[in-house]
Order: sequence, then C-alpha cells, then structure tokens
Amino acid sequence: MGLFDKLKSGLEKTRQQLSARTMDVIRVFSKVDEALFEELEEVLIMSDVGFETSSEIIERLRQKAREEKIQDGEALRLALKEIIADIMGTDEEFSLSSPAVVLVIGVNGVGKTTSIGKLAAHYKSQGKKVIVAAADTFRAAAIDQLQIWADRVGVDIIKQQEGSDPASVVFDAINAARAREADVLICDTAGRLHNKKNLMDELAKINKIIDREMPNAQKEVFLVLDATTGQNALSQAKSFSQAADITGIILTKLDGTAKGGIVIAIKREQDIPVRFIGVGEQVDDLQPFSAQDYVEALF
Ligand SMILES: Nc1nc2c(ncn2[C@@H]2O[C@H](COP(=O)(O)OP(=O)(O)OP(=O)(O)O)[C@@H](O)[C@H]2O)c(=O)[nH]1
Ligand SMILES: [Mg+2]
Repeated sequence: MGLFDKLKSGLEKTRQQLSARTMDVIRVFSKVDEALFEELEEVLIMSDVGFETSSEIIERLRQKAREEKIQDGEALRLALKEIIADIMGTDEEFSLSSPAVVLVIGVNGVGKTTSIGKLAAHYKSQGKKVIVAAADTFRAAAIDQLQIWADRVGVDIIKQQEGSDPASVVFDAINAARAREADVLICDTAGRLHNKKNLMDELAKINKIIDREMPNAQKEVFLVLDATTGQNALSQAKSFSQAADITGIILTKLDGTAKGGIVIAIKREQDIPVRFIGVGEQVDDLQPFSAQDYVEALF
C-alpha cells in the first residue's frame, strides 16, 4: 500500500464521521440555510474538531456561501473542504540535520516507545545512523520494550538499570552518539514523570547536558498525543507546552478512531506543527504529516 492509501485507510473512521456525515446532512437539507449550518457545526464538534475551531469554520462557511451564493450541496461540501484546507495551511518540509537529538515526551500509554521504534526505522531508511536511549527508567519493562524495537529495527540502544537517573542515560547516549558518529539520537522518557514541575526540572537537566555535550545538535522535543483521546489530547498539548518548548507533535492511533478531526483543532488552537502521525502498530505505520494529504484523505 502506498503512503496515501495507508493514510486514507487509517482515516477511514474519521472520514465516516466527518465527511460522510457532512454529506448525509447536506443531502437531507434541501436548501442552504441556518438549520443546515447548525447541523454541520454539530458534525464537526462530534468529530473532535473542537468548539472554537468548529464555530470558526462554520462562520467562514456561512460567509462564503453568502458571498458566492452557494445553493447546492456539492458546492457547499467543496467550500467546507477549502476552508479546512486553508486552516491546515501549506506543508512545510521537515528534516533533521546531523547531529540531532530528539526527546520524546507525553503521558502514559500514548505511544511514545512505539513511535520511537518507528521513527528509528524511518530515519534509518534514509541512511542515517540512529541511536535510541532508554531514558524511561521507571520500569524494567519499558527498557525491554525499547530494546525489542531496537533489535527489530537494527539500531543501537543505550540503557542503564531500572531506576537510574534519566539524565545520566541521556549523558551516556550523547557520548555514544558522538563516539559512533550517529546522526540521530532519540530519547524515550517516562510518562509518569510528567507533572509540570517534574517535567520542567527533568527537561532542564537534560537540555543542559545536550547543550554542554553536543552544542551544535539540532534539538527537537516531540510531544506524543493519542488521537483516540480527542479533546483530552488538545488539553495535553496546552499544558505540556506551558512546561516545555515542544517543537513538534506526533499524533498516534489515528487508525481506528473517529476523532481524527482533532488534527484540525491542534493546528488552529496550538501553534505546534504535527510532524508525524501513527496509523497502526507496525513499524512502517508512522508517516510524516502532510496537512494537504490529510485534507485530501478526509474528503
Ligand atoms: N493502533 C495503533 N496503536 C498504536 C499506535 N501507536 C502506539 N500504539 C499502541 O499503543 C500502545 C502503547 O504504546 P507505547 O509505545 O507502549 O506507549 P508509551 O507512551 O511508551 O507508554 P508508557 O511507556 O507506558 O508511558 C501499544 O500497544 C502500541 O502498540 C498507532 O499509531 N496505532
Ligand atoms: Mg514507553
């Protein structure tokens, strides 16, 4: 399956919820009137596009319908698609320069470790030398899980014992990355660390080490959000960005959820780019995010 087909199949349920329901609503209403707009707004909210974003979209749709004297359903559907595409913006190129250090953070169970395995495979397939660091030291199982991914993908892992200091793991990993001339170092972190104070302290400590040991590295902090949690993911984005300089979002588990509209809310309400999306549990089920492909796959 090509990337776009995979994206389309991953977004199946969201498409059912969002654009198929939109079509149904448009079909049922024989004319373009206020009742139709209200019903459409409801559909957007149900797809986790969020209250604010939904009402902005519908307000723009009202205006556009008025200005362009839109009367038929297909034209209205296209207008809606255009407005959403406009909110999603144009695609920007994202790549990692060498060396790069990527910290992956997020609450328990959102898919951090899995996404790191997939990311490692992604960058390895670009010919980069990748190292992963097991800086989630809370549970032995977390370290084992990352080890399994490292073996599967064929990249080096730096780890210490359960309970050791995450910053010390990162320190070791940076030294290994330097010695082995790695291009990309990706660090796993523990979900449960992340109350605001702990997170800020931990990140400050880790950042200091990176700045000291690898001052020329490109630093990225990726926040992992679970799309199936809908509006909750949006509030996690808000609170995490108060505690850390998040540079990008990885949105996981878009497959199997109808809440994929959350991407639109994240784009409109948070100024953090979505860099990757997870559309399944397999190693190649992580894709660089393209806003325009997303809109195309949805409609
Ligand atoms: N369907 C689907 N499942 C996913 C995706 N990403 C991760 N998962 C699953 O989500 C579950 C949790 O993933 P983990 O990678 O262990 O999550 P984590 O954030 O590292 O969890 P903690 O280390 O416990 O905080 C696993 O069963 C993954 O297979 C995705 O894009 N789609
Ligand atoms: Mg984990």
